Amino acid sequence: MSAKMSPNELKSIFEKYAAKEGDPNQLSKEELRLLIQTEFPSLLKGPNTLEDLFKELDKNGDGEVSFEEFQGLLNKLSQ
Ligand SMILES: [Ca+2]
Ligand SMILES: [Ca+2]
Repeated sequence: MSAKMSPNELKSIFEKYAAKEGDPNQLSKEELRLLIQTEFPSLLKGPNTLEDLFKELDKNGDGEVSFEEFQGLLNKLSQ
């Protein structure tokens, strides 16, 4: 997968995984794990753990990642 993603692509990926359990508009940690392992496995190479990534994305600290928070991933992908 290319490192550049359009907002629409990101949105459809988000929706696909966020709908798996609980709130369909929020990614739980388990949903984020599935999403990252399947779509962006390269993000977990090196020193980054899923725990780090989840904390970084969950800016309001409510234990779930909204689409707005999820867009922070774009910055990581373009690094
Ligand atoms: Ca969910
Ligand atoms: Ca959150």
